Amino acid sequence: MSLPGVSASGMGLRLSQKFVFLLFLSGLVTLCFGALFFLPDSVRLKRIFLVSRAESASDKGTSLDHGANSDTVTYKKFRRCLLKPPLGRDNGKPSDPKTDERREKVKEMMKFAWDNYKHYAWGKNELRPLTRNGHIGNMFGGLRGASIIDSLDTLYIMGLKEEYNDAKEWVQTSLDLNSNGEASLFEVNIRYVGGLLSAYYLTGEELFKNKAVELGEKLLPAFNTPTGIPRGVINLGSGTSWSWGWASAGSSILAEFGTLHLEFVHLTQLSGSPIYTEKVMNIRKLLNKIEKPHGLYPNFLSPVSGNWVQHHVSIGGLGDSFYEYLIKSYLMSDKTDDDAKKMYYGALEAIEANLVQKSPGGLTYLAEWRGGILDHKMGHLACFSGGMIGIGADDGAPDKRQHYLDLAAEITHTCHESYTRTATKLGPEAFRFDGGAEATATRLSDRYYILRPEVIESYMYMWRLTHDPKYREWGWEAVEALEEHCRVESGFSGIRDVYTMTVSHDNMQQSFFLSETLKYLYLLFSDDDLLPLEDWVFNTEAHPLPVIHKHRKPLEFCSLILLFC
Ligand code: DMJ
Repeated sequence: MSLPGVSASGMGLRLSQKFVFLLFLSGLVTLCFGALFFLPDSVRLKRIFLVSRAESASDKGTSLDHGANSDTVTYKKFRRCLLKPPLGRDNGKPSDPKTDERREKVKEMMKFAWDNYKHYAWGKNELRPLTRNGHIGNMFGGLRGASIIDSLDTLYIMGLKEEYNDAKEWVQTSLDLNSNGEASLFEVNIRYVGGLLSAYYLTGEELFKNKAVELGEKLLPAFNTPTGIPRGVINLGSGTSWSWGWASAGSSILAEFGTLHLEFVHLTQLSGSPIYTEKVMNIRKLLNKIEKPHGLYPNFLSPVSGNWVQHHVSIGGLGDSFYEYLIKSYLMSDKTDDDAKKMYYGALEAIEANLVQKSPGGLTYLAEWRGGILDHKMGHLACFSGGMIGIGADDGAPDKRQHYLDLAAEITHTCHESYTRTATKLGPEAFRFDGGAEATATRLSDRYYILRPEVIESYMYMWRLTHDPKYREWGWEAVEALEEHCRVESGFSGIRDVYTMTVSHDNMQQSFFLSETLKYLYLLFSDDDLLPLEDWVFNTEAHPLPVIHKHRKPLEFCSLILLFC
């Protein structure tokens, strides 16, 4: 039965009323959806609804993505969990023409370094640019192609398609992991495992993931020690491991066993095997528990007794990336790894109390500590700490945040001074603050520069954090100096003495020049949306690894490992 004026549809509305109602409803939905675009990126609702947009923009953004054809559920889910497209809106192209020109110059340098490596040293570990041949060395246990693996992600983000495809093909056809030599656990991890992981996360090519996991497995026997602290050298074939002959009383090195965490957590993510995370968490546990002199972490530890072997502390060589991996573990865990956070800020407090010094000329520097006695020397390697302290500033205690940012800027300034006080405008391997020296090398043996990235790395982070144009200017000074003194006819070479204009070349194009120095320069002259720091942390060889976002959509777990359960 129907009542007068009421339709038989049961809704009690006439057709015209329904039409108006629908029109109103669709208008409301459009309005709400449109409003999402005006919300800040951090608003969760926006992330949930606009996720597919970020993805498709990112897929379009990379013209190399014909390679990213892995349609596995895992990879797609991972991409959905990123907050932003990895390569930004326009591959990070800056709108300012001068900056763009500088970025193009860096890309040209990469192509030049790569082309010469390809021409004269293809498949070897590094290029010898003067003698025009390849170098193999004994750091990678018979593994080859270090420059190829270290370059994959740099070529990819620079849009050097042909070169990237050549590199990928080499990995497919020629990367042989069945070598039987003695390798540095640390170097193989940061360059090979790190390089392959990044290549996978950027492109979705299963090949890179499979190789990374296969290699990761070969590193595991190094952890078979009474404490689980790995030894520094491993035979990749037999799995036998031992300590470096030069390391104090068979000890393991802090910067080596402390620089595995990021890669190993991702190996667990991708393989589904918890063993990798277990191994590095065990190192973490021991370091957390052990007594630390003045809160400091000495550089040598016995893998047998689990005790410190010597009280030498340094934020440069032997110690450096251990501190870096603490703060980056926290950031990579989507800020959930509270132990890493506590250890990092604890270590930083001890560093400030014991190592941070001010020179008579007002330069802030990090001295080294030998059982309570200060050595007023700072290594080029320690210059990464400007960037590290910068990226950690925001998560420090509220009353310390500005202080940490200032400290980061002061250290970066000192490292820049170590460059400007030389004839070549490139920095020495180590500089001193004693005997009248201020940020200059006093020993002949400290005057070399081997294309290292650390100073430029800090410029890049400080630029992203402050947008102070001086960091881009300082980066450009380095480009000009590299071009003038390190570029030779067939590649780039390190130099033996930064204090003389009649340079003597060391005949080595280090693989970290391609993975780090040129990548950080390129990022410095790019927009911040190229590999945004909300989504990526760089391992110590500058290979970007994704932050493991805990949740993205309701009921969706962004931690890949959960997909295997
Ligand atoms: C790189 O292999 C890494 O940055 C490592 O952590 C320290 N040294 C070189 C570059 O100088």
